[in-house]
Amino acid sequence: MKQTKEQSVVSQADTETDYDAIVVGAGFAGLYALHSLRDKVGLSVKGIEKADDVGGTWYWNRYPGAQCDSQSFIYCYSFSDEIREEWDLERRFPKQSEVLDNLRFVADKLDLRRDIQFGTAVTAATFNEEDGHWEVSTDTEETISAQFLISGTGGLSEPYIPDFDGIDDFEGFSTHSARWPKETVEFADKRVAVIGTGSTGIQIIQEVAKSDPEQLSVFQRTPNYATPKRDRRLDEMEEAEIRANQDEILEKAHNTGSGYPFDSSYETAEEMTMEEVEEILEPRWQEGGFQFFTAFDDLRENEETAEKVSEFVRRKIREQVDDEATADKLVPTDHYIGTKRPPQFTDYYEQFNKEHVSLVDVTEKPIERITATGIQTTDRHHEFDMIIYATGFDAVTGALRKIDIQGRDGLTLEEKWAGGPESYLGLSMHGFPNLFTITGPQSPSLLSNVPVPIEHHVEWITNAVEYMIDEGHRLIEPTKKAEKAWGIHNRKEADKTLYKTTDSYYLGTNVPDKPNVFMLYAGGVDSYHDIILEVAKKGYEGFELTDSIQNLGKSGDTPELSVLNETTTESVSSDD
Ligand code: NA7
Repeated sequence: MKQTKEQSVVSQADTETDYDAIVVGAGFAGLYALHSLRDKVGLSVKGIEKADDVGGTWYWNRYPGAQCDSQSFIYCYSFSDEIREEWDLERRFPKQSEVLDNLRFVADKLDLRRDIQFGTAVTAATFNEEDGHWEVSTDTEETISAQFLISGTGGLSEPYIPDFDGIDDFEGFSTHSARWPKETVEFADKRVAVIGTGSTGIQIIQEVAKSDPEQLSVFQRTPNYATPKRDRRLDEMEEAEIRANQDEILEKAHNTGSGYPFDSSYETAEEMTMEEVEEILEPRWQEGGFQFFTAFDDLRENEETAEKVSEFVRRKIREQVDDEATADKLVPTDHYIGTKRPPQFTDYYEQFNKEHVSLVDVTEKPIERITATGIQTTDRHHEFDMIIYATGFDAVTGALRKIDIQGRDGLTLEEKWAGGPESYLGLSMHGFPNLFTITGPQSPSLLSNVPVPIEHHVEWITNAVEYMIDEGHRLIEPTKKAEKAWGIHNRKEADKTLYKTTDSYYLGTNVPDKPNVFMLYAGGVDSYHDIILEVAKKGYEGFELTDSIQNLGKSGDTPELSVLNETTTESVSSDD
């Protein structure tokens, strides 16, 4: 339905748009944004979702064994007590179906579906410079306009499959893990290949290995440091205890660097002997979950600590694998633990002790091509009935770059991000007025328990929109200078860490021809949240707010950014 100036609560609108806001995606981010902007601010909001249901990443990643690596009581919305209280927690770590059901429950509870157009992919978004609004095109041949465009497209939603020769020749069953069919897939008596040993590959491998395949071959390029999950059903007592403390737990999670409610126990392992380190890590290994990573405060920054923790996990891997040659291949030696997203396992390593499970090291024997009946490596042909590509994602920027986004002055996102993502606060971009990116590049996002920064972003965007309405502004856009300062601050935070010492999707190295820059904010969820709140408190420092498109980009020199540290601001000035 067309919103007129009178109908719209965005009172400064001087043109007709179909909606006040369009929200792309109906996962954790999109659902909350739709609810918040519609029910809190009173905007007319249209959600657009490619899938035929809500859920986002939890809709698509329905592969066998798919499970969350965050505990159920923190992998959830915190904004509604009612939603939390009405939802039963089944397991310590929710399976994919449990997270998906929770999001379906939320969508129903908040009556969100009526404003979401499912089965529709956004293909392009163009900023109409004359009227100062966004025009969004879809694969259903529609064009919908709105004053605000909010992306909730997620950091892991654009699957990546290597461009293997002959990939379409394979005559058996093949799929990427994030495009798993809804029908049950049987593995019994099948010869199955899994390519990739990241978090997804590990979950699939341990599931397929137990499903009586004739043979399971794991194609591994880089071994990972997987740590135990130790999932279990929650009994009534445990659930009651969690319930009694959940507010506090969530409050804590929202105020740590990781978005998890865990404190580090020791500053560093630098001066410790390996025996001392083992004593500290062993109970955490037994406990399971990401608490393991909080033993030492400087794990992400100090090579000595990182090496000791890595060595502990290497030993643990060896203990689980009978065959020494296979263990050698499964033990990572080329990077430190935690420098890429650490996977969790249930019984991954012990699967390699089974007769029917084998490991193919593709660094020794690379994949040459996919054939009609299997995989040709440099040394031989492997026959398969099924090939599963657990080869990851064009992470962080992939989903947004897939949309043909054009901002002011004909600038496209593709051009803007040609050398890697640029943003202000990971939330907005110079040249792209009124576009907000929930957990966008250069925000903490995938470095954390993602529902936490999602809530921070949605609430920040909601407040910004309310502020604009109250102050009579129609457009918001960060200045070039603010964006540059944020880029420098981001690099400085990343440079303090070990993240850049290894290839990972954080750096875009997993996708050929992608710019290799660290794409996430490494300074921590808590510090990041303080910064964005401070920006808002200071009247949206670093942003231009105006009621007229003609005024955008013309405000000349903008004041120094007091919210970022001195050094960052100084280097921006001198770079200019
Ligand atoms: P990841 O963590 O990016 O893992 C992808 C895996 O696929 C990884 O082992 C890659 O090896 C492997 N890969 C990619 N390309 C190839 C080729 N060409 N040949 C062989 N192996 C290849 O993605 P996941 O889906 O496992 O996890 C993504 C997120 O989902 C995770 O972080 C959680 O948040 C849930 P590589 O390490 O690049 O050598």
